[in-house]
Amino acid sequence: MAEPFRIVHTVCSHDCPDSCAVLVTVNAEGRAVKIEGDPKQPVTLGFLCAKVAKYLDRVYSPERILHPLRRRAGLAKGPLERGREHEAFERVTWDEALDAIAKRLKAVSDTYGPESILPYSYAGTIGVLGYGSMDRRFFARLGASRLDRTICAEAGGQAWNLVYGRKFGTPTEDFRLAKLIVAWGANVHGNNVHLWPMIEQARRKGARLIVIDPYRTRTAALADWHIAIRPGTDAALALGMMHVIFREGLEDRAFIAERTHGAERLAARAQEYTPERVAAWTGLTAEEIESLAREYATTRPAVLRMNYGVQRSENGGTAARAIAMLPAVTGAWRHRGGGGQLSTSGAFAWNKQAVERPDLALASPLGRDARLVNMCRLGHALTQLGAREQGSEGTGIREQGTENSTSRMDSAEGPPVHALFVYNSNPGAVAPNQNAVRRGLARSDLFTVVHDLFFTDTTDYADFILPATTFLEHTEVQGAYGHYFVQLSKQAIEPPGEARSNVWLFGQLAQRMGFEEPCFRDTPEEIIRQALKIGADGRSKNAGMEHITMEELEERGHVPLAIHRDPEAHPFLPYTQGTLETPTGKIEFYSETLAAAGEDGLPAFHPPVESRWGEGAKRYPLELLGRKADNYLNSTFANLEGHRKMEARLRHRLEMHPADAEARAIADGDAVCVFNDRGSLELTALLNASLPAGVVAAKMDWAKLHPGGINMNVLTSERLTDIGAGATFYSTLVEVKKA
Ligand SMILES: Nc1nc2c(c(=O)[nH]1)N[C@H]1C(S)=C(S)[C@@H](COP(=O)(O)OP(=O)(O)OC[C@H]3O[C@@H](n4cnc5c(=O)[nH]c(N)nc54)[C@H](O)[C@@H]3O)O[C@H]1N2
Ligand SMILES: Nc1nc2c(c(=O)[nH]1)N[C@H]1C(S)=C(S)[C@@H](COP(=O)(O)OP(=O)(O)OC[C@H]3O[C@@H](n4cnc5c(=O)[nH]c(N)nc54)[C@H](O)[C@@H]3O)O[C@H]1N2
Ligand code: SF4
Ligand SMILES: [Mo]
Repeated sequence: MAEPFRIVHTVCSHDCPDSCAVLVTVNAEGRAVKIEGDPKQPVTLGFLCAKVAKYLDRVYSPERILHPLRRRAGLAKGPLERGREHEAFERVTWDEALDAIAKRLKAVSDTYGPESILPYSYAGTIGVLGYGSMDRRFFARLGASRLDRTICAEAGGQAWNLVYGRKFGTPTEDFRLAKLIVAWGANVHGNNVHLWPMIEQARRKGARLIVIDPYRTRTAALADWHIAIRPGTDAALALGMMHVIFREGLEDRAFIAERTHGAERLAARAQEYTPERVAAWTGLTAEEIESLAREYATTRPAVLRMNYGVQRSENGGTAARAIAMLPAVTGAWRHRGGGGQLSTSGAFAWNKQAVERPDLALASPLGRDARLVNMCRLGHALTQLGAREQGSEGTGIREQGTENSTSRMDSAEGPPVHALFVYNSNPGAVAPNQNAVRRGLARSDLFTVVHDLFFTDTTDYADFILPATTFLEHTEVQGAYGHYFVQLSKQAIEPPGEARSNVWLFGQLAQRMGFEEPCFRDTPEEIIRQALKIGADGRSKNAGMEHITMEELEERGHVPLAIHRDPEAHPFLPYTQGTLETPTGKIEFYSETLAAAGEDGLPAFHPPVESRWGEGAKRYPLELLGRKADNYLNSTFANLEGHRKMEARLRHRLEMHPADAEARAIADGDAVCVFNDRGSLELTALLNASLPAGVVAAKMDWAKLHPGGINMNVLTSERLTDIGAGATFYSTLVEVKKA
């Protein structure tokens, strides 16, 4: 007889730094009946966030897509009424769908060249296999355009790497030991929930929490000090802090001499950033800047949690770079519990070459690496690429081999996009300049395939919709960007209906295309072993994973990286030893990489074009923060009623400072129209005196759940960040009027 219940170790694969270890209880009928955090995982600590605690609502939602679907002949693409989307599609078998898709991709490739096919994916799952494995192999072998996946972390990531060479950070558990925690553009309580208990423990022992965020998040409301900085001015604040630190001799001279490069030049640059000048940009007082600098430089250990909020403005790369330098100026890295964390992802040395097989491009009809198309410029890619270029906006295409350099746009080359393959993403909701994205998606000559679990803003434009799996329904291996554990996620339940994983889908499509390389037949278990580079002795051959075996992963579910194996005896103090992977081998205050590219080697503050200092502010004087919802994950979960209820207070609201509202004769609860040259959106005004004057805020929802079928991304632009060619969601100017 079958056991009545079994408990399966899985890993939450949503795009969140915490990568929780999740225990799923499955009953004798094979149904998941309970989901909980693994108490043995040192960061998960036995609890899940409010979103995923209710995960079985998503897994067993009656709205799951269960079968492949094909758009009914002759129907135009565009927003469909929620709940009736299926009427536009007819059910087909997997064989029919795969054959038809393969045939069409072949035809597009033969007619326009393979680069006219564009994959579009991001982080619907961050598991190693689901995020990028068989799909990467498939598109490389096909010769399809390569997608430059810049929408989230490139600006900050590349900025961090310019300073430190690799993304390490203070171990999450060590935040407990800090005496000062600065959450800089980081909504810990909403987006990084498992860091919160560490901060609470530190505070019980007397630590202070400072939050630097224009918006009064729950994290900010719970802080000892909330610094409501003006959006996009963080580089000025960081330089202003350095000004005070160097002026008052609070820097760590020994650490600077031993470990860093360019300190004198940095100090000279910081001299220009007097507290008075910085106050005028940031909206703080000179005294506040001085006391922040002193408290930061004289408290030990002091740790910065910089998250990705800072880098979503035009100068976000430079801002992240300047902030990243602070713990090197004060030597905070030397103290356990001090330092900083943007992302821990650099510690996971997966064998990407084997997993993604970029070399297969040589076997494609192109015979070389395909062009790169920046995902932040999907609207442009679908409406203008291959047409004659106009204007000076750049093209969203970077030449091969420049992935890790700073952002440089090259001229458009190659064909227009004729086929779009979307998975792990909902660009109809999350991509900037949504009106352009929608015009592109609506093109009748564009062939669009979407692999997802639900009807979304993007499936409304699909020719084929294919049903995808949740993390309970497939096997995975995963790292994290907020801790140092490798984790194995086992399949807990059978997929509902005919839902299939990303790995399965692209393996099948490869067969249909006639790709004969054996790697297209790899099973998930084989790809996991390749990712870990398991050798003949059963151990991983990846740097920092040499102690990891499949057996231990199977048994415990999570295994720490070498740097984090014995934190009490050997605490990990990033960047305090050895040669770093920067050109000078040191922490670079002065970036030799930027200097070699003819750019300023030092950080400087330049106000964003779309800010109160820009030309556009004459017509659109308000700065919009188009933020994430605490109870969704980007656009994920927005379809579930329970999650929407938790968001009720702020759904479809435009938060405004009372002075800005009064100047426009707007009262709390009024219907308002938010607009700029790119689009306009109707919301309801909610007065909020904690916002800096001149700043308005709204939260992201599915477009199709908004009146008008659009969301705030009709207002955001395709302009790219200074470093990393990332998205600039938080540099958006608007005007507001009563509707
Ligand atoms: N609940 C929940 N959790 C999530 C997500 C979600 O949607 N919901 N999304 C996940 C994803 S994809 C990511 S990338 C991470 C992101 O996690 P965070 O980096 O925390 O992301 P954001 O919410 O984009 O930005 C953080 C804060 O930065 C503030 N901010 C905006 N502009 C500025 C500025 O110019 N300066 C400063 N100092 N602050 C600014 C915003 O008001 C916001 O409160 O969270 C992940 N976790
Ligand atoms: N205005 C504004 N826009 C933003 C942001 C913001 O803060 N403000 N944040 C930006 C950021 S940081 C990010 S990371 C992006 C996020 O953009 P996306 O990565 O597109 O994130 P989601 O909206 O969560 O959409 C993920 C989709 O993948 C699907 N999915 C989940 N698992 C799987 C799977 O295993 N297989 C397949 N095929 N599909 C799966 C989900 O159902 C969901 O529809 O949004 C960006 N857009
Ligand atoms: S979304 Fe983040 S906090 Fe929530 S369960 Fe997943 S990894 Fe944990
Ligand atoms: Mo993100």
